Amino acid sequence: MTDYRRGMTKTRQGFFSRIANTFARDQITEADWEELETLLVQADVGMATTSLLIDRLRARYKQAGLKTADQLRHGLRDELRDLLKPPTPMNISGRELSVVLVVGVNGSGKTTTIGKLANRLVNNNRKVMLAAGDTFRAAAIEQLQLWGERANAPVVAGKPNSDPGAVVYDAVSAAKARGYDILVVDTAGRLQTKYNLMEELRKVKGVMAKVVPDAPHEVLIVLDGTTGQNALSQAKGFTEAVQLTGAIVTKLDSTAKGGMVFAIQQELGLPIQYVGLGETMYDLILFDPDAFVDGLFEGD
Ligand SMILES: Nc1nc2c(ncn2[C@@H]2O[C@H](COP(=O)(O)OP(=O)(O)O)[C@@H](O)[C@H]2O)c(=O)[nH]1
Ligand SMILES: [Mg+2]
Repeated sequence: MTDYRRGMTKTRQGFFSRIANTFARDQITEADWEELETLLVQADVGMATTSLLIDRLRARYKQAGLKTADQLRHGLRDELRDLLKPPTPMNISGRELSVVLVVGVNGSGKTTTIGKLANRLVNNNRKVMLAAGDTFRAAAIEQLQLWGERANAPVVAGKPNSDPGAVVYDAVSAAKARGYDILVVDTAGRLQTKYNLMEELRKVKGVMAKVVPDAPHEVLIVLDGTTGQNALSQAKGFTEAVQLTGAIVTKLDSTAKGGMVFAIQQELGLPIQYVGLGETMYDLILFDPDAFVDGLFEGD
């Protein structure tokens, strides 16, 4: 089982060690504040969220007696922590069949995350089925089938290039008929101009509701934690097509930045439910704001 400290080694030793080091001397100068601002932006915290953080910290520096470098470092940590909210319980119980729709651009980690999530849910004694709604490539279907085997969750799939709406319709019907209580739906993530991903997602969403009127119950966006502000603008595009209910940030083990988590929470207002800290089945961890912020800094 991965833990935050181990999983976040790159981020901690990367930008956040430099961020913590801006407060190295007790005499804080204007140049130190500027340096901090630059580093936070470079760490993918984002302009808007960085400005908010700096304003709050400067106010505390002036008024609340944060004077030494050490106090400022702790102040920064507190302010970062205050930007984050704990995950909300997912809306996947209390009914016959709950449907979770997973969206995001190609390569963000959707299929892998679905495998990890299925494993978690099955270990919690849930009856889980998966739907291979990304029908573009045979390899994408096979990848989900492999994860289904690992996690002990059957996969409903169609032929490559078949209509994703038809696959999802079959999957929701099968899950309902066979008494499964959670169906997790994988989707395509292509952003080519000629092909309209958002239109397809709207269709997939509409098809579910024909079988289970209030489905989907959760719409999770998977965001690659190494892609920074780009991922944030992508997420805004998805918000317009399907109503997102939560986010999962992947690959936090392979970035030296890691600040995107703050920008997502602040600028999208979505609960971050899980984070991905590696490629194995056990590397999807419930988002924990305290452990996450602790993972960014050396020492206590
Ligand atoms: N290091 C790391 N790699 C990940 C993580 N999540 C996914 N990946 C990798 O990212 C790549 C793309 O994942 P995939 O699930 O196929 O993305 P999809 O196109 O959105 O379905 C694969 O090589 C995964 O192993 C993670 O949390 N950490
Ligand atoms: Mg995929």
